[in-house]
Amino acid sequence: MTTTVHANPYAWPWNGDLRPQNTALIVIDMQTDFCGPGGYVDKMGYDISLTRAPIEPLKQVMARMRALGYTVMHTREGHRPDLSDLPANKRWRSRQIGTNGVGIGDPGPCGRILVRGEPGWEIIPELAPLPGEVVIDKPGKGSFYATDLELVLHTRGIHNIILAGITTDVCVHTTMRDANDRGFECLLLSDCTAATDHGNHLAALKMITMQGGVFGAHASSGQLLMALA
Ligand code: C5J
Repeated sequence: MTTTVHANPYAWPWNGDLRPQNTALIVIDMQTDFCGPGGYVDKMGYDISLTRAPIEPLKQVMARMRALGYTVMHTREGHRPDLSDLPANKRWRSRQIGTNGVGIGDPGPCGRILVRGEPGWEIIPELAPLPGEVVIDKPGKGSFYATDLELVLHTRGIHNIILAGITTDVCVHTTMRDANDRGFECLLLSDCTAATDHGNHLAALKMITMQGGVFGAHASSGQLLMALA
């Protein structure tokens, strides 16, 4: 028997082999700094109602996938407290025009921005990892760079990755592209991801559909839940 999600631009996964044993949900960077009041995105002046929009659909997807025994994993973007893993150009750019001068590593209402151990770096309580769920700490935008994500996925026998979280055009896309290059079959959940600019979110979705699904496919959470029913 095959199971597929009615996705765009093809029924996902390509081979119809969608099972808890070979599929993981990766929830990317649902941290206060990206979607909470007083966090990094808020202090930069972006509208956090955009980056908070995935919370409710994600709660439903996480509950269903957990109940069915799928692997649920989480990532957090952040740097060591001494900032020894924060490239100087990343810090410099984070303080430029368009950011309100609020830089990574600087103090803010939620502690030092994107620094491990600070309140703003924590995953929001609504989507907190359950005990035993893997949490990947990453210093970059992609979830594979300088992490053991690939080793963990291979060890668990995961071939299919369902991507959710924020932001669609940065950390989620980078992770999807890297996963695709590593041979993973990727599905991005369109309403469980968001960007700081809605046009960028839509553009990121469109990019996925080119060339027959150049990095994989995208579908709504409803389409996934229907396939899992
Ligand atoms: C960004 C992310 N946008 N999680 N991080 O800096 O997408």
